[in-house]
Order: sequence, then C-alpha cells, then structure tokens
Amino acid sequence: MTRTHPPLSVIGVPTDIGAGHRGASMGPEALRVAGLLEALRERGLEVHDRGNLGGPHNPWLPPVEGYRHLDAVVAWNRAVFEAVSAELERGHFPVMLGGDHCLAMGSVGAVARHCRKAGKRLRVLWLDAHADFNTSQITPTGNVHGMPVACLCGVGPEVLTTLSGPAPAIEPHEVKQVGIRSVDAGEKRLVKQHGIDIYDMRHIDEHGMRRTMEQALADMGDDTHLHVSFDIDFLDPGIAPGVGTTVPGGPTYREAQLVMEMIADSGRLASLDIVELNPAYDDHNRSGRLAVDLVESLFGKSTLMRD
Ligand code: Z70
Ligand code: MN
Ligand code: MN
Ligand code: MN
Repeated sequence: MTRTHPPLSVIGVPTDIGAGHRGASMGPEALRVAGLLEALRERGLEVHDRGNLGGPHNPWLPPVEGYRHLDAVVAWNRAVFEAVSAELERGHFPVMLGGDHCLAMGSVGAVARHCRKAGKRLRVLWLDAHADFNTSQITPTGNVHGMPVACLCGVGPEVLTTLSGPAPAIEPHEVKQVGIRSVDAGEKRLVKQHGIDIYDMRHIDEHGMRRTMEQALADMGDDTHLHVSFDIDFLDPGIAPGVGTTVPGGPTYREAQLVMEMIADSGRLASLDIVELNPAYDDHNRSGRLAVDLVESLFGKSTLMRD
C-alpha cells in the first residue's frame, strides 16, 4: 500500500534530564546507528536529519520542591518546541529521537498549537508502560519524565503548562494510552479524575491488541493529526531491555508489530516521538534495532502488501 507522507525531519534530543537513570541521552545516536534513517528512506520517504538539539547538561541533583532539574527540563523543551514548530510550519513530519520522555511536552505542545491554528483535530497515542501523569506533590521520584501527560493537560508548574501558550496544550480526551502497567498510587487517582482513556495490559489481555487498537484509533477523521509518542519501555523487557525502567508484562513482538501496522493503516500519522531508548542498558543495540523494525511497520512496511 503506498502512503504519502510529507518529508520527514528527524530531530535528535540527546538528554536524560527528566529520567531516573543516566543514558537516554545516547538514544538518538543508537537509533541512527541501528539504521533508522536508511530504513525510512528505504520506505520511499524523503528524510532530513536535522542533527541534535542542544541543552543543559544533566547535573544529577535531588528534587527541589518535587522536581529534579526543572529549569533544565524547561530549557530542553523550549528547544524542542521551537524545532518542532518550525518543521510543522514548513509542512514536514517531525520525528523526535529521544532522549527521555519529558521531551514530549515540547513536541506535543508544538503539535497541539499547530493543530489549533490549522483547525485540525488532535489525537495523541501514548505507547508506554507508564501513565506519565505525576505531579510535584505525588511523584515518588521528582523525575519529570513521569509528568509530561499531566503537564500537557495543564496539571503542573506554569513554566511547563504554558510552553505552547496560556491554555493547556491538550484536553484529556485527546490522549489514548496503550500498554500501561505501572501507575503510582497518587497518579491512579489523577488519571481517573481527568478521565484519561487508558488501555492497560489487562485490557489488552482481555480484549486482544486488535480490539484495543481499534478503540484507541476510533473516531479519527480526515482532519485528524495523529501524534504517536512511543516510549520504548512500552515493549516487554524480554524483547527490549535497553530502557532505564523495565516493567514486566509488556506487549510481545507480534503485538507491537500489530500496533504499528494498525497505526499505519489509519493513514493519520503526522508526528512521532521515539523515547527512552537507553543504550547503557541495551544488549548490543538490540532494542534500537527493534525500534527501527517497528518504525518500518509504522510507515507501512508489511509482509504481503506491495510498496
Ligand atoms: C514513575 C515516576 C517513568 C519511565 C516514566 C516512573 C516514571 N511513575 N519512568 N518513564 N521510564 O517516577 O514518576
Ligand atoms: Mn514515558
Ligand atoms: Mn515509560
Ligand atoms: Mn471524552
């Protein structure tokens, strides 16, 4: 099946500023070494590598008022926001290579602002083991990569909730989370309170991945911009050990492939984060190569369908 995508602009975000383990800063290079750009070009896509963004180094300090490195997180996300906004402005498809998941505040913030301006509907598909809906009051760690969904929904410090403008970047009903299996005690109450649609592993076990993805991708139209935020820890650690926080019981290789194929078939994919790949925990870049394999499916590679 031939699908037309605008030119892709690949943006490296080499930071672990929001993470609980060092090393996600090496993610962008590991994805390049695993052949991501070549694989995308092989799909017939026009791909521009914009290189890496820069930002403050990681001082590795304890939390201050419930946040670790808040100022540095803000600086990185301002850079992400500007870079992604510029790519959307020129009609390109931004692909973020993380880096830890805090970068999604900048990327989804830019995508949301673009959608409002262009009169498009927004759907954010959050593939993750974690809900990433903590706040400074309830976080067990102070790590801001556990907070981006809350911040995007307007729950968080003003410096982060106003990255893309005065109003919250997204409304809770615009985000669907798949693969969730680790939610902290206070976080459970918050996601319920905000009505986030969470397809956790129990839901996937009971209904199957096909039905789950039909639900997560339902009600999109020609005017929908689909942003996928793909945290590598979504995948079962048995197939993707290269992440800071492994959580057992994640999607298998086959389930993950189906997720990507169904997103591709939706025809709505317009921006992407690939985050939390941590080469320091990986096995000879196995998880990086798996990410490339899955991204090929995300861009329409399939077993029997001809290109
Ligand atoms: C925990 C916290 C987390 C990874 C998100 C974990 C957060 N909920 N970890 N992504 N890898 O510290 O907030
Ligand atoms: Mn995450
Ligand atoms: Mn995660
Ligand atoms: Mn709703």
